[in-house]
Amino acid sequence: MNKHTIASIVAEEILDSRGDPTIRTTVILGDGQRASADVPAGASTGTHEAHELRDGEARYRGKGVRKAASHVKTTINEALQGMAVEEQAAIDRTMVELDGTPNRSRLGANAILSVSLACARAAAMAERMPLYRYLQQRYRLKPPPVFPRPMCNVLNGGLHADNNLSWQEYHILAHGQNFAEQIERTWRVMQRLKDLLRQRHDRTLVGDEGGFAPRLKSNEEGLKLLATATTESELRLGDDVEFGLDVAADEFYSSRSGTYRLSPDNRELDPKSLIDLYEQLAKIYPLKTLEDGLSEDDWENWAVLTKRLGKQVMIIGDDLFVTQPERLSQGIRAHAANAILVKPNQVGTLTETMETMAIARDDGYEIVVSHRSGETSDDFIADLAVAVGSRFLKAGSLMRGERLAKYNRLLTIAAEIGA
Ligand code: 2PG
Ligand code: MG
Repeated sequence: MNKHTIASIVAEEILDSRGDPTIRTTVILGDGQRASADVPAGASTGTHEAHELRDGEARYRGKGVRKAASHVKTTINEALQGMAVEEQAAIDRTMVELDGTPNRSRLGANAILSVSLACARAAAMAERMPLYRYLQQRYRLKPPPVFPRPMCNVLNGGLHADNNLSWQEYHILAHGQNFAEQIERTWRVMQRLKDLLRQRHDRTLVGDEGGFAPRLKSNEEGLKLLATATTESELRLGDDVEFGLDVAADEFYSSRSGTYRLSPDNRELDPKSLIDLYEQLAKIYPLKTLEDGLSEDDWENWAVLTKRLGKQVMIIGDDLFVTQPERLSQGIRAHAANAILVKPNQVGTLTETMETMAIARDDGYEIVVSHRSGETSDDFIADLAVAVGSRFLKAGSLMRGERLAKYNRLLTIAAEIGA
């Protein structure tokens, strides 16, 4: 590979899909080529995530990111100027050392990640390679045997919608000959779901990730609706379409009582009873994935959950692992899960994201690359998912431009490589 030097790095405050400020960073190379990256933001964030730096001033109710953008333009820019943009590990290490805190709180993980991703994109551009192929080459990844399947969030609840559901995400996981067919099947189920909601005079308004946000009688009713929408779309439950849940358990967990309060079910469950409920649901519905089924520090009950359901269901740790190598290693030792959700902004650099995924692969964990609930049209994660052979790409519903940017990028890559 030829080396291309970083001439300068600039950044500005832009707005994400919730209308909140976030950072866009542009890396300019010595020969004038330039590449940008935008950073997403979570709503149901894990306690152990890397720190997202916000201004805390009156503008944008404290959510401004001018300080983070200024760190990019000054401190980071000065340190990285003249480095070869292909030296991703050295670039990321330099930023982590400059920051000097355990959770990136000085420069901000949002500032650091924007530079990290923009550098990778600039390097791919300089090498005249699609980003996924560049990443495969840089990290010596074998062309993976799987192409990501869409993990489409068609019902939104929890912190992502103003309805009454405790559970945050209900996913359609369609099988199909190829990615395009999986998308078409997902779309079919989603449209049928919309018809069903209309017939019941329910709302067809959507939540933060583009999924419908109806008011239901129970959390399980969401799965029932998905099942009806599937069979009425002439698709078979299990064989053609599986379901996934991200319950985001921390959002309905009370650390004081150690229990989970389910709305609108009006039930309060201890961890064992909640696991019983999941087990029951997995018997009735084709449940393929269960994300953040329990609270983020309850390693012991995670292990119980995995023991009881792990053969049949992908038990995915999101807030549990926060894409961090140490948390994942701890989870592996505790047999806490069998899959990991990967969100680069939970850890802060591409290098560490890759490190976490290497650990996951070595230990036979499934990988699911994911968006955040606050997104932009940046489609980096689509290329990342292809490069590492992620089992699924979780990017929200098949609605709203910032979600479709990712699925559309996968459609393009699939067409390019015949997946
Ligand atoms: C999640 C994500 C993305 P957020 O919990 O998996 O769907 O939500 O970005 O709000 O953390
Ligand atoms: Mg999650």
